[in-house]
Amino acid sequence: DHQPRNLSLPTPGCFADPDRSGLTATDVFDGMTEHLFYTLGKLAPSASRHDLYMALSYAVRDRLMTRYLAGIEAIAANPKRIVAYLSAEFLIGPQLGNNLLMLGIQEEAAEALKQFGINDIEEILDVEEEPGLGNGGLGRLAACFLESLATLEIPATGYGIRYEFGIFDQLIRDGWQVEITDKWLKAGWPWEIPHPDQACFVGFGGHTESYRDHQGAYRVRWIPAEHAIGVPHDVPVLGYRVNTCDRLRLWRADATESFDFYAFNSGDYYGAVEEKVGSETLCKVLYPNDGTAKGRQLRLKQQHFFVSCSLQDMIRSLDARGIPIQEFPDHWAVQLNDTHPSIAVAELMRLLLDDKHLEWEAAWAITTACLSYTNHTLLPEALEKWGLDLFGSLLPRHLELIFEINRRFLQQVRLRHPGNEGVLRRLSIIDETGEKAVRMAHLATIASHHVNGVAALHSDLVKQELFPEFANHWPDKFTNVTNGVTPRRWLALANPQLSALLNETIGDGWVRNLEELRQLERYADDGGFLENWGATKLSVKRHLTHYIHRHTGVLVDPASMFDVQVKRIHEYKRQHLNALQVIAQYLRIKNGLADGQAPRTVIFGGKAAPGYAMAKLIIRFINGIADVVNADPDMDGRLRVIFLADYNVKLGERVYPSADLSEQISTAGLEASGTGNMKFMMNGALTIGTLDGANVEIREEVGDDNFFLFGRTTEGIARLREEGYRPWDHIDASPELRETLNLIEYGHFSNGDTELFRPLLENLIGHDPFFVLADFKAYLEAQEAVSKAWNDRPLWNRMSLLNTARSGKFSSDRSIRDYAERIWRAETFPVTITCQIDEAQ
Ligand code: B1N
Repeated sequence: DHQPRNLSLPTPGCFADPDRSGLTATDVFDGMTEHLFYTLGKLAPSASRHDLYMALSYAVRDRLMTRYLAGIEAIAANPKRIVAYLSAEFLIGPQLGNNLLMLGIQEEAAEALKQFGINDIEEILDVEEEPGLGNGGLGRLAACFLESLATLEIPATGYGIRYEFGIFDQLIRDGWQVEITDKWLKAGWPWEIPHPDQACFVGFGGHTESYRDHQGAYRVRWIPAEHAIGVPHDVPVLGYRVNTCDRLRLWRADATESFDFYAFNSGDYYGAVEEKVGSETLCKVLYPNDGTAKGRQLRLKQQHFFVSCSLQDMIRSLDARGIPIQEFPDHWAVQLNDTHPSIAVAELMRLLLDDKHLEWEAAWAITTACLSYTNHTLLPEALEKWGLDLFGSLLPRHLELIFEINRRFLQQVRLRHPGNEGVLRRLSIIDETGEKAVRMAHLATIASHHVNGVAALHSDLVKQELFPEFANHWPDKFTNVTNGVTPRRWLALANPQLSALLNETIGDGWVRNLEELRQLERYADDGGFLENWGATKLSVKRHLTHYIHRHTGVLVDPASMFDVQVKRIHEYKRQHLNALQVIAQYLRIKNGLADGQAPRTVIFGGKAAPGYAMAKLIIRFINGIADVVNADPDMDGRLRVIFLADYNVKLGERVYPSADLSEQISTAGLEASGTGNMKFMMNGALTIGTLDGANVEIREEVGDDNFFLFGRTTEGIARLREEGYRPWDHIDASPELRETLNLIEYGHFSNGDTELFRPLLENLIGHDPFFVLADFKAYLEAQEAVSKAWNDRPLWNRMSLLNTARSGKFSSDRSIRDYAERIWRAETFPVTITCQIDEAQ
């Protein structure tokens, strides 16, 4: 019987309280006991922490199923536009704690655990292995967006790849980064629901053929040389205390046949198994490069694999409901998270032309009505390009389609700019300078109804610098949607102490409507409240202090200023500028020139791409400085340097709440947005930063007086570049900078080894591509202003409070509303769930 069923599913204690899941601590305990016994095969007395984690997770997962299924059935019964967020990365972080928060059963779970002898729920939450299915900001943004979509009750599916190994785990050995395979699935991961019945086929390689169909129309078909099967694994994405449960649908690649039976029969056993291994490498590992496009064939294969599965899945959902394919854009708004899924342009065209037999114009109308593209970077090395040979051998049909899309587009351009070969060359999808290549950003831009940048400054630069001629051609296509982060994970979950203070003071409405934090401003001049604010911050910092001690052996003073820079290690982010500043502070203390210098704990964290030698050397450099500073008695109570290994979502949840100062010091014009900057601000950290990315808007919101600005602007950097930048001018002009560089050169931070940091010094003194030395002096001055503010604690607390109070704009709810209204035209769709208890009444 396939009729839609009444959704009064027999969930224990179902929804007696609509704001929560209706679970009592006893329900949670019973659920855990059942799963320990039946799912895990354990008796309570012998259960390990991991067993308890699994049992609690399964018990919670059971309670998601009603919502998960209700959403799917509701959409089937009453079609609404669904957002399909296509992303090669989703950095979702630990799930258990978040789902407890979303359901409102944190206390019940903690109570239940006590009956298993666990008095601190953190002990169990800590066991969870986080899925590191992303590199950094871009992947984490996708996760925040899915959560906001669910909380705003907008139907959505995130589509991505179920990498078997996510971003590597980072160890620090002798100061160097060491990469370890991330085996996140090894102990079992309870948050996914595989759906092998919904598997899809994806082709690779081969050739194309033309033929005439029954009506005599000219058609093309692609005969791939090999296939993979995509099996969807759904991760439920709960909204905050609503019935909506969106989903993250991750594709895992399987071989088409476990054995090639012909080869098996002919005795080539190993050859037959090799084929299987081949397609299972597809989803093995995430490419660990944040912000570089140095792709290999496997990366393009991964991209095509998940995009093809996802588009087939969307079309199938229409077919299943008898909806004509022409209506695809009414049912799906497809967002491309950077160009990583931009093969979708050609793949959707292929599916519509070759499978659905639409004509070109109809297919193109559908494609351009549903696709939109977000650009996340201007860095030339991050703009994806694929050589024609590689592309054509892997996706021959797609290359034909791209040529035809390009031909038609360039015809239009020619009409507007007759005889202007330069414009044609710059707008063409095919880059003909050097080895011919497909420019994926051009493909995505041409086929999308909207192209957005991720912060106001960045979106302006996309128009002015990256795509001036496209912007001129389509002025209304280009727009801005400033990034945001979810206040549920990054404030309510990560910072329970500050959240409690907020709830007491202004109520808990801020969790869904972050603008309500403005009400805090009323307390900005309330001395007693400010003291309380500072005391709360201090008590939060004690947790990180313990973590630092456990993991590095260094005792830091929680009363010192926690000055934090956590993000991927990249020269444009300028962790080395921060490191130079630390050396300058060290020298001032050594030279007795540090009067009024605030005691600081400077904390770094972040991974370097394994092939990025300079980034790895910067990690070594920071650790070299830490060794010297932390061992020097003159630094006691004044300066500590910490490098936290393996920075990830979980560690972020510890770090942001504890930070006093947020370091956002990228070279102006190069950080598209940044999102860590927003997490710090929400948690009451002050920012020292350049006019870059979303820093510009953070400063606008919080006010100039509550932000430590320094450094050259985007235009200033451009001017310096044009004039011919000479790093030496800055060394000549600053004895302090010279002394700082000399100390490094003489091996002070490398046990006398004068070779170790030579490449770093040569880089800075030689050409300094990220203008570190040009901004050094201004940075030091801004740091002095920071010290001064810190020493006036009521002032600092006031600024801290105002940062939290004015962070409302940076909720991802605001970003999602913006996308939904202006780009996706997607509406809220509350799901009602009938309860047995309600019915009984
Ligand atoms: O995307 C974030 C922004 O907040 C950051 O400023 C931006 O740097 C980041 C290739 C990227 N841009 N490009 C990438 C990631 C992986 C990869 O393979 C590029 N990441 C960003 C969110 O908008």
